[in-house]
Amino acid sequence: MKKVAVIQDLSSFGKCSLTAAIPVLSVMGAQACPLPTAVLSAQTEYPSYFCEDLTRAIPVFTDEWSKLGASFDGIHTGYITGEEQIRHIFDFLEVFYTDGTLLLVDPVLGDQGKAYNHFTDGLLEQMKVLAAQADIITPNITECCLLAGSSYDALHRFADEKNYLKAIEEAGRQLQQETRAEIIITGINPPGLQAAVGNMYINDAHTIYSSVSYNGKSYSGTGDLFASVLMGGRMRGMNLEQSITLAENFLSAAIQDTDLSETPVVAGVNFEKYLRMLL
Ligand code: PXL
Repeated sequence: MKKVAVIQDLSSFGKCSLTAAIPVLSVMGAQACPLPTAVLSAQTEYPSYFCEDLTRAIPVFTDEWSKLGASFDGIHTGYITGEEQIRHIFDFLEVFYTDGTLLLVDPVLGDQGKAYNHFTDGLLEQMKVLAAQADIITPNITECCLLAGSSYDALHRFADEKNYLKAIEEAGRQLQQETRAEIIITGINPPGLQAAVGNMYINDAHTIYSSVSYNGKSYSGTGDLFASVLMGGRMRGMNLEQSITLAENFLSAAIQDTDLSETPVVAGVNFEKYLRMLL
């Protein structure tokens, strides 16, 4: 059975990070081995939350898993509380990132042009170094701009879809050239097309843009679910393009369901009953 080390937080409310990754990987037939970076009572966009930072646990998990002789087919990093955690993750990668391992870095830094509460310039700098080691990077537009050094605001001055997508592609291609990773920019909502959300896949040879219909809202955890489906798909031998289509269909169903239930966006999407689509 394929094993994936999943390095991100456990948030009790928000249907993001580990509460998204574990069910998705399980239903897709891979074992999720969580390395929690923090435990939160709710994700950080709730007005109030408790956060227990687990930075000091990361080297201990690394040692304990080494003693077990553990090995991983995939390593998936997500929400990281600060730059010190990334330094521990480099030590983790020294031990566990080998020839056959797929490293997916979801550079969780912000959304909708705003940095999350935990953002610092130091975290961004370390995230760039981590991204340079990745095989796959899954930023949203905000994160892609931060990593590529492009301006989110300048991008959003384009009023037409074609130029907007061209500018996103330029930022994504810059990140691709800096890291040599496969890039999937998620949650692209071009101007004038409020009913569609797209994803852009960029590798060293080409760019593919695809989109699905959408209710215009930005829900918690959708990027985390998306990245988890990509990892699950790769563990199952699917190529990235097939996995992107599967992730889009899965999220589209979950978002439509959530829209009908008038759930607040911080609470995440009703994905549970659509997990069967990933079987
Ligand atoms: O979904 C990204 C994410 C993950 N984990 C925590 C978060 C967020 C986004 O706000 O707060 C704790």
